Amino acid sequence: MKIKLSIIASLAMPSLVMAQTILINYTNSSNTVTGQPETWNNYTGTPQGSSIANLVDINGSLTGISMETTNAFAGVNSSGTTSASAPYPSTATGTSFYDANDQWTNPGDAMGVLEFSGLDVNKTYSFTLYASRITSEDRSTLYTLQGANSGSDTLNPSDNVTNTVLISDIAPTAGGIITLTVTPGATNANSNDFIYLGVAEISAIPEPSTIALGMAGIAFVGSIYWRRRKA
Ligand SMILES: [Ca+2]
Ligand SMILES: [Ca+2]
Repeated sequence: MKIKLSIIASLAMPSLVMAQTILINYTNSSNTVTGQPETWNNYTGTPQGSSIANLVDINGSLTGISMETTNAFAGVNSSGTTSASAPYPSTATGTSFYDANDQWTNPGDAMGVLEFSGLDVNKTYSFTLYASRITSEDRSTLYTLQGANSGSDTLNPSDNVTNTVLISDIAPTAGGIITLTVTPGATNANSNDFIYLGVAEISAIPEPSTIALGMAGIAFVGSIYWRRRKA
């Protein structure tokens, strides 16, 4: 009985309850992530207007989610850590999109913005963000997510190997959009306001009401089975 119910649950659960995960490497064309158990999106689109039309999840399935650079990054830095202790492959941790103020590049606004569209309004999204830059100077970077609600957190990429930030439970706008804005953190000590984004790991999580519906469905199937057993 218990085994049968767990089989029914495992068949019904994945699409309803389990998170869908997307991995994005912000990089140049010579440092892509390939040959990993998970499928990655390698993105080189620093200029404004660059985009990926259909991101893939870690299983290689198309998600229908698009990503567009709506505020340019100045370029790609490849002086991040390549340590095996880092949470992602070395070609992902070693590379970052960066931007800076107009002392470094003119025009420069020390801001990069990525727009994610095609998101499911019945899900919330959690973003784990990573960046690494080999330097001792504080280059804290503030990541702000804006959808129907917002969240933000700061990471100092300087000599970073293992640290990530997690910004959870962001709901898309009614139009299915969340934007990620990258700007200097309060303690950033660089005169050029260098900021970095190396990796984004996005998890899509069904809303509690959707999960409840799924669980009710499982309970219903289970109760039919139970009644048949008793009959
Ligand atoms: Ca910019
Ligand atoms: Ca990267």
